[in-house]
Amino acid sequence: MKDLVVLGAQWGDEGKGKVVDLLSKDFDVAVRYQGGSNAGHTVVINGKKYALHLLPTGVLHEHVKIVIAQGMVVDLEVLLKEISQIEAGGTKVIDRLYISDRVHVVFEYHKLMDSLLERRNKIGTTLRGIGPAYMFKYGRKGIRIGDIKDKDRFYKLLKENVEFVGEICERVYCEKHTLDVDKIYEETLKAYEYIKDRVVDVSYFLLNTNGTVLFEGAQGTLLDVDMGTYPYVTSSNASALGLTNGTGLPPKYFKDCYFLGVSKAYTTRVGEGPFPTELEGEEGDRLREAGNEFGTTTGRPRRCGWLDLVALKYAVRINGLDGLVLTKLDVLDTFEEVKVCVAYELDGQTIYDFPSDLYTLSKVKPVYKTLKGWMRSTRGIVKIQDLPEEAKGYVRFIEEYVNCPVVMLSTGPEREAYLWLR
Ligand code: 2SA
Ligand code: MG
Repeated sequence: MKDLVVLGAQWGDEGKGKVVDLLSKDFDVAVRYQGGSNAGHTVVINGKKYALHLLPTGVLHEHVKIVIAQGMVVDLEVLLKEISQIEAGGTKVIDRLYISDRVHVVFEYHKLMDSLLERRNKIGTTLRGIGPAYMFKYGRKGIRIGDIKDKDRFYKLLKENVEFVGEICERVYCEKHTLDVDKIYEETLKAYEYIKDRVVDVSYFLLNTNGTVLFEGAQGTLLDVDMGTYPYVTSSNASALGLTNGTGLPPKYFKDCYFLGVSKAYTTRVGEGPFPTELEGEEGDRLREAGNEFGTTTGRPRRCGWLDLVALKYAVRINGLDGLVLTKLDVLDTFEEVKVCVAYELDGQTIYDFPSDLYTLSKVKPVYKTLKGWMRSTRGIVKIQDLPEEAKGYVRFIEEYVNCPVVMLSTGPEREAYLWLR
């Protein structure tokens, strides 16, 4: 069996969690390699709900080694909580966890900065400190897990950062924030004690471990800091581009992997930024209600719209997707007509490629192809022959347009509600 990469093909929340939960039991190693606790999904096992933010979903299968690779930014408090939550449910975690020594730590001051920055320029972030943690990383001020073991140096770095943020608060925002270096230091050391034996060189570990690996992307392609709808993106490479810098593995490593993209049968987005197929008013509300579109991490209502095939085709191209999973097909069950966006229009010109600039993207009008709805429940269908013809036609239209096979359909939130098409 090949290694597998599972990526969000839209703006996050595509249902990657369910897909990975289904597939990860067949792998030996599960890896997260970008983002941090801005990711979130809920997995229900034996009636018990688990909210995952930092650990790969594979953690719920006890034989899977789980890896937090270098491209992530980690809030140690969240990590420890997550581990204890799962261990309380009877699944051992710590002994099969591997954390990269190069992972950057998210501190309280990053979260403070996240909220300050949001006040100036609203991106609609999750306020988990993600952007500032990457700012510090690329500004060469970050603190990596590997820096904690030298306690004196760690204290010095922390103090510098706390003072720096304090200065920004005072000078730029004219506010005083009391960040307590000693408290942050003590708490971080305490958390570090718990995980320190699990800190390794992940790049080396992955190259030298036997077995198959599942790489689990967080957020989605259109939130990728380079390829997404910049600046309305997250601060990491959420597309396939993040694999190499996020793991420390050579690009060559990935040439034999299978790349699976996950997309909803329609589109959603949380936070600000352009969204060409967004439906405002009643139609949007109808999708939101039917799909229960409220964020896992923040509870925010998601913006909803028809499936944007221009964007999906772009995701197929830049990720080199081998297959797609289409989720939440059942949400469209009651629509008489189902639309898909097949091009954009701007100033009398037709655009077929996803634009890189915000200016164009925020002005384009979607060109729709209208397909007949199936007006029958597909909820929980597990056999191809039980799918309505119109639903099959919908799927066929998508795969032909984006030139990538839809290999799996998810037909409801339940773990067993899915079917393989190939
Ligand atoms: P941030 O907090 O700096 O990453 O926010 C920047 C933008 O990125 C958006 N964002 C997200 N949008 C959708 N889903 C997200 N996470 C998923 C979740 C996890 C997943 O369920 O919470 O699907 O893997 C996510 N994370 C960040 C955010 O809304 C801002 O627009
Ligand atoms: Mg989610």
